Amino acid sequence: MKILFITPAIGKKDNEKYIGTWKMEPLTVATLKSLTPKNIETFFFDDRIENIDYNIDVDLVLISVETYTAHRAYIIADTFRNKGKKVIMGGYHVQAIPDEALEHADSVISGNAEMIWKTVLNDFSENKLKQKYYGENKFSDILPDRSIFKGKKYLPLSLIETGRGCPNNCEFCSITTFYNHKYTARPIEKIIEEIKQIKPKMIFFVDDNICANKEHLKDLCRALIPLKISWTSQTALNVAQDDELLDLMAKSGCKNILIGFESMDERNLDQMNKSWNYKLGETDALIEKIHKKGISIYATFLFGFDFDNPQNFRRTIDFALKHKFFYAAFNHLLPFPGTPLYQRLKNENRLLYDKWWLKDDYKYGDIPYKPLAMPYMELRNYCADARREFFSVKNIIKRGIAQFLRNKDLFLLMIFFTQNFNLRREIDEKLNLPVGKGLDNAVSK
Ligand code: B12
Ligand code: SF4
Repeated sequence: MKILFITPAIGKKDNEKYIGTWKMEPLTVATLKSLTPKNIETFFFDDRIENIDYNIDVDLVLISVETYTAHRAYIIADTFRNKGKKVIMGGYHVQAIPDEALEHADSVISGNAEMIWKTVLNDFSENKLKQKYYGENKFSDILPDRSIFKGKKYLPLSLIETGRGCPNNCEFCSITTFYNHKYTARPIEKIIEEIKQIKPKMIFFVDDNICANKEHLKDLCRALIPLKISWTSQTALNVAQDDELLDLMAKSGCKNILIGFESMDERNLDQMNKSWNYKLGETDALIEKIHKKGISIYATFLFGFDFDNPQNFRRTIDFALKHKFFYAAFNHLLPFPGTPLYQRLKNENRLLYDKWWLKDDYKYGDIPYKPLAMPYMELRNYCADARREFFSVKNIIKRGIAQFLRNKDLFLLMIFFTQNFNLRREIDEKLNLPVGKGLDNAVSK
């Protein structure tokens, strides 16, 4: 049997260049490859970095689908199905709306692959493929197989999981919806075994909240210290409340941490079910504690809640510049299907179109719902302007100097300047990416 994995890109047309800072190794594909029996021949096209050969000789095509890549994934799937190939889809978008994906696939998988993948392959080989499968969440003992990336050029960052899901209930979050508000820790021996196997320069622990279980994170840090690695991950500001934890993170090589601040306005935090964020204590002091440990911060903010107005943008940019964050994201709220936010906006009759990800002319930066406190075009432009100000040359230099004084690390400073200038350049590139049907002629068959 021959199978083909595909990672679709957002808004890409054949032969086009793609957003550089998004070209990370797709851990999803390495995970699926490791679960696939060795007697099955595997191929992989990463749409973000190469053209897809639609005439490749394979029996089965497997596509991982996120909401932003759904439309492109469907075009790719339809092209293969027109050539008589079977297509199976999985991923966040597929779990949220399996019936939409089934219009373009022979079979869809909700949940995780680990417990169900062999059954699906067996059913396929016996010509008994079902339309829908559900895979329970359980980490595999088998490590992801990165040999599938051979010959492809990715950013020099190794993606590794330390756990899945999050116990919190932020209204907009796809992850907590996907994992039903539960967190599952991965056994620490397996994480260490994986790190020893790949000997990475820099690790991105891809958990959405690496501090979902503090004791697990502390044990992980203790196990990482002897390995002398550098790592980055994502969490909430509560990491700074625990001195022992912060100390262990720094000693184990944590260089940078993404923190979802989301909003400066407590009413917005209440609305998104994240009021615990402002109840943590003095935000400025907690940030200082993290910086003092030599850990820099990638601060993320979300706009478009009911109390967001131009003053909130000003307050947020000033806050981000005052703390001289390593990076910052000024994103607009997006109602991903399956989330409570999507349901609320739908109930309030505020979605501009139900399936915004398929809508003609829908582009990456567009707002697909009616915000309350400002018109949607204004919201879009304010987000773009906030990025332009934060990533202005003057501000990059100021933040770079602060970054160097923080931990005197020349390697990190080099990453800082390279990536900040890349992100600056990509502000407008991303804004013009077509997500919806504007893509329809994107495939050269
Ligand atoms: C790393 C990461 C990135 C990286 C690159 C991703 C990459 N190429 O691998 C970067 C930083 C570039 C990135 C960017 C973005 N990301 Co991102 N990213 C992630 C993150 C943190 C980890 C992905 C990962 O490796 N997971 C580990 C693998 C093993 O798990 P998995 O993908 O879930 O796969 C399992 C199952 O889902 C299933 N499965 C998945 N696909 C398939 C397919 C088949 C056929 C089968 C059988 C099974 C199967 O089996 C797997 C094993 O169990 C996820 C959150 C998360 N923790 O997963 C967000 C996430 C995927 N990103 C998300 C978003 C929104 C984005 C951006 C749009 C953000 C933005 N506003 O710019 C961009 C889009 C970039 C793009 N698509 O090109 C959302 C997607 C939500 C949605 N509904 O689609 C997520 C879920 C984060 C969130 N909290 O909401 N991202
Ligand atoms: S804390 Fe982060 S990962 Fe957890 S539910 Fe909120 S946004 Fe999602």
